Amino acid sequence: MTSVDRNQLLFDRAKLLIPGGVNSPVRAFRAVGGTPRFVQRAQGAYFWDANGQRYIDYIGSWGPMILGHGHPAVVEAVQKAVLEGFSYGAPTEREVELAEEIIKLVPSIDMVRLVSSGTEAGMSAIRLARGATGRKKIIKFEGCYHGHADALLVKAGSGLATFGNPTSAGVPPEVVQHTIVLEYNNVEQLEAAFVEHGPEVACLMIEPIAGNMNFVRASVPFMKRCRELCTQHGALLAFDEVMTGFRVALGGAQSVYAKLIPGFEPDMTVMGKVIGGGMPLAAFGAKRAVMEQLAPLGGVYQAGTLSGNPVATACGLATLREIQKPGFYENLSATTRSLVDGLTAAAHAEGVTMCGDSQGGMFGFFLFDELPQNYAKVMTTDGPTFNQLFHGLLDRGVYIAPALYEAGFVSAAHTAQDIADTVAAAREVFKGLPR
Ligand code: KE4
Repeated sequence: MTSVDRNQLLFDRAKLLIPGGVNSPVRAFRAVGGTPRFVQRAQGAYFWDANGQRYIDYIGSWGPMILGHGHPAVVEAVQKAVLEGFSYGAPTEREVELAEEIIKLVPSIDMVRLVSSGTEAGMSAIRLARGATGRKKIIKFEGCYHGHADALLVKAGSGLATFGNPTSAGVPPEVVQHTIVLEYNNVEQLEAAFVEHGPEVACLMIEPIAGNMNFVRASVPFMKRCRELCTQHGALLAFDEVMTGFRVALGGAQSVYAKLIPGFEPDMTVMGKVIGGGMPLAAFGAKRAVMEQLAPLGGVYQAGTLSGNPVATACGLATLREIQKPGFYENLSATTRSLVDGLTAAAHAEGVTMCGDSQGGMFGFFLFDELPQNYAKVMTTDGPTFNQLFHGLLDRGVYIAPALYEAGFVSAAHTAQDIADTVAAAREVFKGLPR
């Protein structure tokens, strides 16, 4: 470590110019304390900070970097694309190719619209669901994050199936009055909400594996009832697969649930992260009858200057082609599972209570003896202990999410040695944790 901490110098400069010194709040380390690492460059499973310190990266831009940083095929595709032009504001063949790939890999959708962020995709999907059904109400679940569109910045009210309260200043109560917030995995609340509001519900939006409360799976009975009740009441079941799409499996979380619930599929899918390969690109899709409600065909307006950007689509296409190669998910799943198993075994060897779970290249672990099923439980995690674990790993060159409610991500570039080094570092940290 150099005597001058360039991360701190940069953070001090940034804080004068950018709120909190960051362009997205979680990057500020406010939940864990300390100085954010300013990334100079990244390659494969690693990045190097402003002091030249190397870290094994388990964030990977919060999911997009499934191949690892700087995959040669992706770099080549982007270099070629930029030489052809950065942006046209006109249709391109590559948008058609990317739409074909997405629709091929996500059989529940007939059509797709490309946008520039997961927030934009989720916001547009909600508007489309309301326009297509002529209904106002939406159901979401506490602990699920679908981007920062006003109608989705709500937390559960008190009591059963009450309407949400804004989680953000600047969101008037009127804007969230049609948003019902329920407890994840709570079938009783779900049933009650549909009894009371079923005919008014435009859509139910859910993270099928909730990465915004670390790693919580929707139980099969719960997911089955989401599907049945949406069908019964004519509401659209919208899967927010911005994080899980192409991350937990080639077909996303919906392909995992289709194996557990015969014939299961959502009505709408929101995607992002992996499909852009690290460039600003997201998407939402549904059956043709729903998607054709969108402008310029239908009355639901949605637009974007950089939607389907030619450089971003080149990056996304190259990424989607690589993840379709034989054995990609088998290898990625095995590496990720070896991380979770290694960490929990090391924790238990040091008398630390820990459990974990993973699906494909996404993982989570908890300082509990059993996996939590909802947000309220996740948030009972002992913060100071997590923060000690976070900084202990960081000091040893291992970069996990700087918040206990965030998932982790493994790339195809992470090696068995990286996992072994991570587990060894964690074991040292576990020795110092409170029992
Ligand atoms: P963006 O607008 O950040 O591209 O996507 C919003 C979004 C929508 N849906 C899900 C399931 C998501 O996880 C996200 C964004 N995820 C966060 C990580 N929890 C991005 C990191 C950040 O906010 O800086």
